[in-house]
Amino acid sequence: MKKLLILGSTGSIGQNACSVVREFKNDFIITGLSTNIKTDIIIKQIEEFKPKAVYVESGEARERLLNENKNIKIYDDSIGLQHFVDDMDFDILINALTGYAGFLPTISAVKKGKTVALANKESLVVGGDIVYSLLKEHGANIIPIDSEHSAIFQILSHFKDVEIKKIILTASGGPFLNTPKDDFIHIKVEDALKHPTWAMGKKITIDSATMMNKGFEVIEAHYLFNLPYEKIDTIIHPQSVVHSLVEFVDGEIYAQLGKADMRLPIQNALTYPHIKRTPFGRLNLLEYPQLNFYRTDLDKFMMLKLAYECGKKGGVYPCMLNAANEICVEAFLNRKISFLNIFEIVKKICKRDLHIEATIENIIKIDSLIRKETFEFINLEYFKH
Ligand code: MN3
Repeated sequence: MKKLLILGSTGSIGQNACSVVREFKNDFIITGLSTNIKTDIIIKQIEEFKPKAVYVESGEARERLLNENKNIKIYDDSIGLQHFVDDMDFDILINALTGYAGFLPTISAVKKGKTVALANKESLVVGGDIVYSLLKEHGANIIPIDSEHSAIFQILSHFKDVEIKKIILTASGGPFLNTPKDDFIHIKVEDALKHPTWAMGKKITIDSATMMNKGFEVIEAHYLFNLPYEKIDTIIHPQSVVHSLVEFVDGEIYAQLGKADMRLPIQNALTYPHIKRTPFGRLNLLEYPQLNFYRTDLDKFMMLKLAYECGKKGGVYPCMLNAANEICVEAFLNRKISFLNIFEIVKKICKRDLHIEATIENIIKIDSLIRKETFEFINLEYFKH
């Protein structure tokens, strides 16, 4: 019986993780859950999974839980999520948080020498070097949940010590795959929130529309598989059936195919190294008589290009990219800036010369500095009252 701590349990990945636990009751027990604001959902999860403790972001949510008279320990933002992780007893942390918020909790779990089932790609985007140096020091593990990385992870687990020519991350292309770049100026929030193949949270759906998400995944892959950026490629594959591919030096390419259902990579991450029968349905190839692949247009999807640039520069650049993007996506969702402004502003912010060593302290500092700067820049230049 493995003990699980699920951070972000009321989000899309978190709820899918709970579905996996529900189907594998004899293998897993949930010791802790966390949410920011979705109190109704976490109350149901507490009733069903009976964790020892929960973390809720706001004092108001804490009050509500106390009123429900739940017989569990409640943490809130007065101590911070990373300390919740420090305090909890678990074997696997499922980090299903969104954005930078996932970074310090990942660090806490790694320092405890635990396994992190990682859906929060930003943990590696903002601090991949730090996470991996701590990983070695503390004997911790990271198993990816992100579908592309899960695919590559599984392929590579069958081919140990074979030289990789490159890995190819597939991308659905999002809702604007066939929208000419000139029409990007007309894109509304509602258009950007319509993802063709995956149902996800708002932030990651916008990141998919700009392809920033694929950019983050390139950086994530760089750390997970210890590959230079030259060996990480992306390809547009609108059906989202091939979840990613690995090409070895002998010219053979191996692909992982599966249903576009996040419960499958979550199941694989949790049961690794074992492969277990899935209750979540099977892929019927006959439903996909055509699988298409197209070149990724880096001139149209500039965020992806920017991610390669920031990734190669290293240091705190990926952290800057993430911080500026988080603020811009929020501003776009709040209709303060346009879709195209996201590209313009993030690009401008990342042009800064900031050659600082990526330590935990510096990451925290730079993240908050860039957020503040981006926010002020938006209010000054774009959002005039
Ligand atoms: Mn993905």
